[in-house]
Amino acid sequence: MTARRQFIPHFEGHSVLLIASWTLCIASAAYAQAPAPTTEAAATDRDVSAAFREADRNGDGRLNREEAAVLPSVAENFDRIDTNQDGSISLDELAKAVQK
Ligand SMILES: [Ca+2]
Ligand SMILES: [Ca+2]
Repeated sequence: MTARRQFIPHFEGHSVLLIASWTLCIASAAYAQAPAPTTEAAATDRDVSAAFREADRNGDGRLNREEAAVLPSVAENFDRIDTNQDGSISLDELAKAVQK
């Protein structure tokens, strides 16, 4: 019984140290990554086309409503993004919608 009581405080003390060192690692990593304003636009373009290709299951270069369902923000604004009202979203239409 006494052995168990001694073990638990020791374990908790060890965990606090571990959590403290993780927090320091995460904080310094976040600080190092924070300033990157020049590449932000390029990263967004890449993310949009990557998300588009992933959602375009049949690879026809357009997202129909069914394919757009995997991108909730696209599905919710489907009619607004589909500027030429042809019932599908091209990468161009999506890129323009993201830039707005
Ligand atoms: Ca498609
Ligand atoms: Ca369209």
